[in-house]
Amino acid sequence: MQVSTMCSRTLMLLVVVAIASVGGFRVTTAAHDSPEITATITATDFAYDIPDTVEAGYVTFTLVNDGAEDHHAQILRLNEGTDLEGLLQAFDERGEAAISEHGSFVGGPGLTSPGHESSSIVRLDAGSYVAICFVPSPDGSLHLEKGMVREFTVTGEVDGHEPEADVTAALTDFGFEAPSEVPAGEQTWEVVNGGPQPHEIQFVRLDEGVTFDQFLEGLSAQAVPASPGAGHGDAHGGAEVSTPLAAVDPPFTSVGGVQALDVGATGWFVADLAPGTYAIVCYIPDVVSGTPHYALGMVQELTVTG
Ligand SMILES: [Cu+2]
Repeated sequence: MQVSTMCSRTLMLLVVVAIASVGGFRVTTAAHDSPEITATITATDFAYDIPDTVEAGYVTFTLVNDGAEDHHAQILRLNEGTDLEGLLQAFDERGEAAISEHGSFVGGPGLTSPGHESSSIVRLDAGSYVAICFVPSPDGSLHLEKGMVREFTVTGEVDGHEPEADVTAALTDFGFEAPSEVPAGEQTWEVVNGGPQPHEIQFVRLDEGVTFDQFLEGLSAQAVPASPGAGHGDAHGGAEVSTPLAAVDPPFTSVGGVQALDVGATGWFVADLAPGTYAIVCYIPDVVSGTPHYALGMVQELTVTG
């Protein structure tokens, strides 16, 4: 697995604020030294609409879920000499484990409920990439198996600095180093995977009146009954299948996050959180036992104050 090396943070941020007077109204625009690159990914059941080419840099992906099931967009940087066809062939032959051998997990917009959208910033260097949806349908098959994978190309050179973070969080085996309370509104979370396994951070807003403990009960009720050391494949009948979220009771809304990051990689969640009770969760299965990381401690309450 390829480890991304991140440039040290550029502390000098030149902000030029231009104030112009237009027709009696004051219009304020801010510009800084790095171009803002955005790309929209529209998810349906079961396909992505995504630009064929994206400029290198710190790219803000907005995932718009126009489908009836939860979706995410895992961004995978393909290894040199690998293409989508080769990746799918390896997946057909050896399942999910083959995917990480063909590329690097660099993040991407997290789980997003139908009718919602979420944004995540990914550092993209020039190369070939794919967006993949690993979410399982109620029939047990992954969206990837229903065709939800799309290749795109990144061209040019990274120009600019890392996004400015309002909140920082670290992912570890197995837990989050993250605040337990944040104010409502727009904020950028910088998320670093300290490893040694790939991890993600998913933000879940609990419905009014639902407690974090009830959410945990719902999670454990449908957690895979795997014991540590059960051996790869035993817990899932050979497939590394993510948890079917739709089955979790009580109800909640998936509002995004940062998809799987390889060890040492950084991703950014562009949050716009309404006040309420949230959970942050990692659903990725343990590489040995198949036990979801949340069952090993990667789930935490987050209060968003109004
Ligand atoms: Cu994890």
